[in-house]
Amino acid sequence: MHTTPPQFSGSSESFGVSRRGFLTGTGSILAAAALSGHPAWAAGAAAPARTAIPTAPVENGARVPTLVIGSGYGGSVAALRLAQAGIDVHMIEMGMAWDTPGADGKIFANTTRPDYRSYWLRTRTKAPISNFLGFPIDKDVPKYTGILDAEDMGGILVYQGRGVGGGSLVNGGMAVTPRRENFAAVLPTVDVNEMYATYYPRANAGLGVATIDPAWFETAACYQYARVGRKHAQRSGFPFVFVPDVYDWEYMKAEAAGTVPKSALDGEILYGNNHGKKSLQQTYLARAAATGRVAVSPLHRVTSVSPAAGGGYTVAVEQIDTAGNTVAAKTVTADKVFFAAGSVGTSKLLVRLKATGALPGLNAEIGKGWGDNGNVMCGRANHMWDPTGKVQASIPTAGIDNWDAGGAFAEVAPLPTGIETYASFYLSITKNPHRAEFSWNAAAGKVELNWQRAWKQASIDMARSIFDKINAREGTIYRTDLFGTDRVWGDHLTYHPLGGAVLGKATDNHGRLHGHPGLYVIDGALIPGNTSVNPFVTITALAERNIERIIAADF
Ligand code: FAE
Repeated sequence: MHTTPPQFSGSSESFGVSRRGFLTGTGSILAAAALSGHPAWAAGAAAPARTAIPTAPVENGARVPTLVIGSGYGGSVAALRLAQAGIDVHMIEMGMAWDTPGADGKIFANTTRPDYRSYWLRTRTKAPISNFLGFPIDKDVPKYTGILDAEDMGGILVYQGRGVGGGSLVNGGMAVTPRRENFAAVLPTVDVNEMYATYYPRANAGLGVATIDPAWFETAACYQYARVGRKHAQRSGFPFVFVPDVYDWEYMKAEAAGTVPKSALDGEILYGNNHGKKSLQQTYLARAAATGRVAVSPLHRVTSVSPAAGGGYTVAVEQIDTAGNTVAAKTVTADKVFFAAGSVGTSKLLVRLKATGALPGLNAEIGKGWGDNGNVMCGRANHMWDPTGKVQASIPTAGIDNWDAGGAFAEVAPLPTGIETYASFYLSITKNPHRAEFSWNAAAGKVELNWQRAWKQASIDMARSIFDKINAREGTIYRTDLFGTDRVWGDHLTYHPLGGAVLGKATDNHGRLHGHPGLYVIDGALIPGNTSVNPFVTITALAERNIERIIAADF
């Protein structure tokens, strides 16, 4: 296993789902043992251990020194570093704790068998791939505070993780450090040398990032799809690169050897990984829990933040049940508040609080600079002599880099259906130039986003700079059965919402919101719409940079 993550120009995740040919599940006893971190049967391949943050629903009227809204990457970095500095932290998280197995002995549902745990307050699944072989694959599920939110923002469907750990619960774990020149172009006010000397290494270490053993990659049946992707890319002259991940590669080897319960090799992704993946629960949040200074209120949603009479901020919080009903309304006073509700969550709160006068000092940059990280998906139909494999690891590990020549990096993604599909599947991250803005619709009483689906054409053109060429060289065609009938491009969604409270514009150069001392943004809302690669390492590294300065100067 290689522990020094190299820099790449891009990467990705995986979202394959199918109603057919499902892989078998794992036993509940084994699953529970693996989650405890001590699987006796798997010498050298223990599943990553997790230490739960104490769940302590905040009391009405409480006063806390620091309140963090949301428990994804930005929120977890803030909580850990504040706690290590001796400051007590309370995290408010609208999703569930995800620390208790269901009746099947597993905490998380399988991608191929979505159930009540899979979606945030929906009665029907909304899988990124809506069709397979012409058949719609979505199905009815009970309404529940499940793990994946497919939030309809008008012109775009925004996928987000819900629960203690935020997006780390559902994502592919692709952990990519962008090229220096790309980072410098995205955030020109940040000292690049400092980022690459200190904060990216700190983030990579904290997240447990590593790269697949290249020798194992060459022989593993579960990465045949990636090797086919490489062959096709290289025959068309495109650079092909490995992409680091937070998945425990030794654990995946043990999955392939059949000595531990399967996770990546059972198609788990999107609705949580029961083993193998190091989400924030196993990394930053486990370390935060160990300080004894951090508590979390799951199933609590922040609805308002406003200046308190005696100093600090009054935070209005709704406690909800698993059907999404409000069961209690609480008010908490906090000396300092960190907005870490994700790009969409933080932007929606700040835009509403500014428009309704709760935080009148916020500036005119609030809500601006939002982008989709140029996400677009497609599939290709291979020839019968190019099978991509029945069992595909759900963790992508490589991609095609055409960022310089065509503005796209394409992850070779799995389609873990359990059957041979002869398909190659890709998520491209592209240099889409469009930026949208959140605004308050007073009549409707909600925040809206003015993204337009037509803007994805720029991303499609950039992705085509790769796949038109490969199809021409291989004599293959695009698949048209994955995103509807007769539709090539998955251009209706993003997994990578970024922006809405951009660093150096809505905030100062370290995330302090203008006009209200003691309020901070520390999540993906700070990044103006694109990172050129998958975003969570950059979100983490920027949070590490900002919190260090904030603790030194403001506490
Ligand atoms: P995030 O992780 O979204 O955390 C925000 C948290 O705040 C969530 O837990 C919310 O439930 C909570 N929240 C929101 N509003 C409220 C409120 N009002 N009150 C209380 N709590 C609230 O934010 N990125 C990569 O780099 N590599 C990948 O492989 C990758 N794959 C992905 C796959 C999927 C399916 C998805 C959805 C995303 C993927 N991403 C990936 C994106 C990545 O997970 C995302 O950029 C980060 O999670 C964003 O981190 P933040 O800290 O900004």
